[in-house]
Amino acid sequence: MASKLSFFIAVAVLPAIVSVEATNFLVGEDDGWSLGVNFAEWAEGKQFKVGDTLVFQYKAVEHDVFSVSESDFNSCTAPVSIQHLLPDTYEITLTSPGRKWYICGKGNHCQSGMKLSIDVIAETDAPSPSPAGEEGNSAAVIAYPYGVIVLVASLAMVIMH
Ligand SMILES: [Cu+2]
Repeated sequence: MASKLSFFIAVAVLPAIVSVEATNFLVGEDDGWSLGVNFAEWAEGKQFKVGDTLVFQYKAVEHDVFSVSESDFNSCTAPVSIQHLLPDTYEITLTSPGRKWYICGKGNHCQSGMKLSIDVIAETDAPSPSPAGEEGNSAAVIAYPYGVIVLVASLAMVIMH
């Protein structure tokens, strides 16, 4: 009985701990938000979740960035009323799950590839890590001390029973 309960606790606690971590994504990495970057490629394989932040870095006189609808994304239609006043760094915290679309509104930059579309998942949708932490991973101990203590304690109970 006790061992099953302990295992359940270990499995239940880990995903909740992992979801606490928020990530800052520097869009385009060192190239920033600029022409000549394949943003679809940049986004590929990344997992964006609610609470994470997109950091767009660019020269404000050369570029801007707008969160737009899917149809405006496809047609590269930027809002006209609020252009030209954005700073060199624009941070967008992802507050809701779902598909998001961002474009540059300058010239034909969007048509030339300055457009980014991502899928944002809810925090609770984050896949739980593989249950390989039975030996007590040292990196995990640093990142998630509480969870690892619970996990190790639970596993110790499993072993002892
Ligand atoms: Cu641009």
